[in-house]
Amino acid sequence: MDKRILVTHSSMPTLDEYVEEIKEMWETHWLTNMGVKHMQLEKNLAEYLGISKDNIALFVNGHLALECIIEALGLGKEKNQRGEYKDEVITTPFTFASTTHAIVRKNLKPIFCDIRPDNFTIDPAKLEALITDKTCAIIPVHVYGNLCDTENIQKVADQYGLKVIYDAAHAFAVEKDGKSSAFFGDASMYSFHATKVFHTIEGGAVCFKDAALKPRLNEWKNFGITGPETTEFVGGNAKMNEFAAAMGICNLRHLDDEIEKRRKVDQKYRERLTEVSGIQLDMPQNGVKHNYAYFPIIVDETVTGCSRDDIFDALDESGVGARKYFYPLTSMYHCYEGMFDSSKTPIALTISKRVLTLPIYADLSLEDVDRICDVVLSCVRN
Ligand code: T4K
Repeated sequence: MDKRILVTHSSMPTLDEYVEEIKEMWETHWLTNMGVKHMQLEKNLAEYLGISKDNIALFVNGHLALECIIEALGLGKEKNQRGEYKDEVITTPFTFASTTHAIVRKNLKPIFCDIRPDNFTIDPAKLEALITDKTCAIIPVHVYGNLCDTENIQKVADQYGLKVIYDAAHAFAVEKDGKSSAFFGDASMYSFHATKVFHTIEGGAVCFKDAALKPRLNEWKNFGITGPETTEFVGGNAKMNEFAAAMGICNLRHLDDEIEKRRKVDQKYRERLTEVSGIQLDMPQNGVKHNYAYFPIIVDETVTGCSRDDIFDALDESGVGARKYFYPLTSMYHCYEGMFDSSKTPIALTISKRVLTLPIYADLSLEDVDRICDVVLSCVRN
């Protein structure tokens, strides 16, 4: 192939559009700390998601947004009847480092639940067996923008009085029955990293059910400062700056067009790779408007005769940078050595060894998709 194709390629507005958006900063010299652009983006995003601007807060990145909502919801602060802190959080190991690290960095204990083999999200049927009198919350992930079984997760959470925070890093603009993913659980975290369908270079947001959380979240991301002479708690610094917000304002204007272009790439992949023995694609979900954030394939070597790694290497040699999102499981990371038993999440373990995410982005040409599929199919057929 002529140029190297990477797993994704950030969408950008034209330079003129971005320059127009940032121009006034050369007059105001207001660059960060919840300025005009920050406020404008927050409002635009709330409108896009169909929520009130009292139920969304922007952050410097998705990871700190997740840490912040974990704190704001008070996870790990309550005690059980035996006087012990309820510090266990049920989550998935089939995710990016951020989800597990956020839990651990907030002094909570991840309890790993297995995933569903069809869409790789947490399996609600396996939650109950993991609940103890120390469980305080569930943090599932809408992996690749596939929505979790939010109904059954909520049922379990309600029965045991648990909070639910969705890691929705991949799920911005995903809707179920016409309603945005921002409505599920107590809160959802979105990542607006440069690699995401919608981005602000670096950035993130939390959408939350209880509007009373908003002042607390805003204070937390600004050192816990609550007034000109008062700092009430030990917050951090996680504010989105004005240049990032301006990029978001521009990108949001083009988001629906970008998603439509991604849909065509997704469709082309499906035309070529559906019904190839030994290659599993994730199934479109009923009633879900997808954002086509990722295109994962699951390679069953016992059928294809070639492994996920063989395909990865063949693509690499042909100038295609596919990625093994998510391998290894977070429970297997070096920094967690000896702490977790990955054999307790056998489906996640198998999927992580077999998964490969192929390049997908708005400007990926259908000819390039064809060439990527040719490489995949040549491995399978040899
Ligand atoms: N939860 C989940 C489930 C997540 O997936 C993530 C982030 C988070 C939480 C945390 O959200 P943030 O705090 O990041 O907002 C990338 C991203 O850095 C990371 O945001 C993302 N998940 C993860 C799945 O992917 P890497 O280490 O794979 O990134 P990198 O630098 O290898 O980039 C991947 C490809 O993207 C490159 O091959 C080319 C392209 N790219 C990259 C950059 C940096 C661009 O086109 N433009 C760019 O600016 O983690």
